[in-house]
Amino acid sequence: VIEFTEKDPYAPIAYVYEISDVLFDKKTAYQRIQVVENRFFGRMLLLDGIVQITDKDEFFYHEMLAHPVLHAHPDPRRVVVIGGGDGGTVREVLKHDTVEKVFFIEIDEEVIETSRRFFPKVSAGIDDPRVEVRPMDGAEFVKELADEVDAIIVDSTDIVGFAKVLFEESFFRSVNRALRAGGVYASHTESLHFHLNIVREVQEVLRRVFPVVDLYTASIATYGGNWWAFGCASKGGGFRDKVRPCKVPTRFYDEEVHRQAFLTPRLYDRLLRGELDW
Ligand code: AG3
Repeated sequence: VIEFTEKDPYAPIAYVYEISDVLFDKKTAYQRIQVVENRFFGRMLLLDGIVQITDKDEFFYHEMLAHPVLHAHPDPRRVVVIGGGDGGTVREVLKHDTVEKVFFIEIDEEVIETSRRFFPKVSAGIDDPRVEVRPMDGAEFVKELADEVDAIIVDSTDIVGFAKVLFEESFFRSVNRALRAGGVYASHTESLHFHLNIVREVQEVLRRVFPVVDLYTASIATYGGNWWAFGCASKGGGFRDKVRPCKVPTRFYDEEVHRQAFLTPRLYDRLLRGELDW
């Protein structure tokens, strides 16, 4: 067997996968794209050697990135998705029939093409007439918006390289300006097991910009550290008591998952104070 070793970008840890086939391998202007096959997870999309999605478990991440914040907004119509070139997040956003327009901002068009070719179930939503694809830097796109959209969802690679700007205070200020009243934001923010300090830092920076900030988690089998954190922020209400019932078809996310996903008040408080002792 061939083995693929994924070195965590920060932690001194690597995960090893048995690979039965390499289906695609290309260096683009931005990164190396690979599609490989594992007998358990099916096809896997790797960017610069880091697992982004697998056929078997992509829905956990995509549902948990899109639905908690969209259900906390009373009427999300205009949504921006930054990154997520595979289309999985766009697919979940489109399940909300309130949504009239999705700006899909992916810096590397070749990720979109690769997903269309190898992950048809993930990329299926990209051709929906409500979707407008813009191949460009998400930070540049958001900078030009003022009071124009209801949700901005960042589905980036790890917080390294060209994704880094998407976690800086200046970007969050653009997001805040771009959102209409009641607008919501969500992004993944790494693992509570492996990258606790990054999780905390992103929360701190968000709190400098938005009146409401929170953190929820989901267990993702294929992301190093596995207990994955999501940061969310809003210009309106909080997230824990969502305002719309869950009617979209999902495999994992539901009313009870939403309730249980948020970090408990005691742990959240300790995280912000830097007192979590793990
Ligand atoms: N975006 C988040 C990938 C993070 C993976 N990190 C890791 N394994 N260390 C995934 C894009 C899916 N649309």
